[in-house]
Amino acid sequence: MSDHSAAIMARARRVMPGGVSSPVRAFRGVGGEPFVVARGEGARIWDVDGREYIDYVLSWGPLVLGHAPPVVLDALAETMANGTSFGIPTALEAELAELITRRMPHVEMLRFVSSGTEATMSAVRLARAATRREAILKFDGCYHGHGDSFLVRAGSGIATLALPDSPGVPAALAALTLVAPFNDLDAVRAIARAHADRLAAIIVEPVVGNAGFIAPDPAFLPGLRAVADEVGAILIFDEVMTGFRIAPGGAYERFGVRADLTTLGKVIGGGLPVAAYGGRRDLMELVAPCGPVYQAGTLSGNPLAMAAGAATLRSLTPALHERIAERTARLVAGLREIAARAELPFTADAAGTMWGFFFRREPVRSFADARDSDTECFRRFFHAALARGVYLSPSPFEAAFLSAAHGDAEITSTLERLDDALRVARP
Ligand code: KE4
Repeated sequence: MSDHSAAIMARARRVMPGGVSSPVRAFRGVGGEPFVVARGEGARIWDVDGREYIDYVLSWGPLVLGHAPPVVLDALAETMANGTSFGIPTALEAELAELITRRMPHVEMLRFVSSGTEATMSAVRLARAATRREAILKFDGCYHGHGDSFLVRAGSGIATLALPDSPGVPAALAALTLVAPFNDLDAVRAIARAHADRLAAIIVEPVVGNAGFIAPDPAFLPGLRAVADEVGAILIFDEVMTGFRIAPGGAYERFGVRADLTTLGKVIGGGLPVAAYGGRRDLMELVAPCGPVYQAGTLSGNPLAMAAGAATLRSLTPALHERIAERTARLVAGLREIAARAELPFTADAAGTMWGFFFRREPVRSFADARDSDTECFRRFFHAALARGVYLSPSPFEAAFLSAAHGDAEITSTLERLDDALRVARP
């Protein structure tokens, strides 16, 4: 770690747990100390000692246009000249909501919140109210934010830190969260049928990004739809990460499966705090002030965040999405080639503009498979890549991303640098 980073982290640790505002940033999943970032531009970031990295984390997904895109900065400058927050309706909220619902027609109506955690918490509350049931079914290794009901066998930072689940979650509440392995429809059917009269919702990342990258088997998502219909549960696609990344219209466009509720975040804020939950109109009209399901937020629909999100989505045309997705596929194909040359057990996959890899020969279809990968080799590879100016997600249980700013030159240079890093990482 650089000298300035060390000094800043020493100060930060005295006043913030781990010196970070979110656990995954602390590098506990890969060891060592995090660097402190000074600025970002396009596909690159620079630390406080001026070291440059090609960034594949992109703030954990939001920055689909890259760092500090002029179109977003211009929208922010124009908007902030009129003020930064009102707590009063603005046209910007309707504008972003229309941009989203036009691209995701299954999201007939939505409510903005300020984090993915708020979005998923609210979607589950709505599902429990609509069904008058209390249990939910989630999947091992999936992460839906830090709401109490979700901190049961969760992915992302919970998996990275190998936490057993989080203390502080009431046992009575945790007992309402049922868990099945991802891609295991038999287990889903058995659990759903055994709890048919109490199951309010099935919530899933349609492509998992929080156990590392895990794609659904072709029959899995259609199977979840059928099971939810059979037992009368609400199907929630948590697209906080996959939204506007796995396809321009999200999971419905990619897989043809229509969720009852969808949660979004990250890309729809373009780097500012925006998330949303939405879906069937009959469900969303249960939300206050239309209906009795209460949810609120001081900075929900914040004009600066709305402007950044709208500028991002307006720029993210289907053609641009396709170009980024093609480069993502090229990066993953190149990684497979160099890992094969290095004779390393390696599997990699992508969906649109999100991707991931594991040091494991067999495909990864579940969190159990992900945990079976060589995480020590991942750690060596992460640090060898970082030393060569490539910043990958600092955990084997996270996905990675691409942006419009990652051109052919960045992909070529990344593959050259990672070819060398893989040789160093070999056991
Ligand atoms: P936030 O509350 O962090 O905005 O969103 C929670 C969330 C919900 N659903 C999915 C599918 C998510 O991926 C997330 C957040 N993702 C993590 C990265 N895996 C955010 C990074 C962090 O925790 O610092």
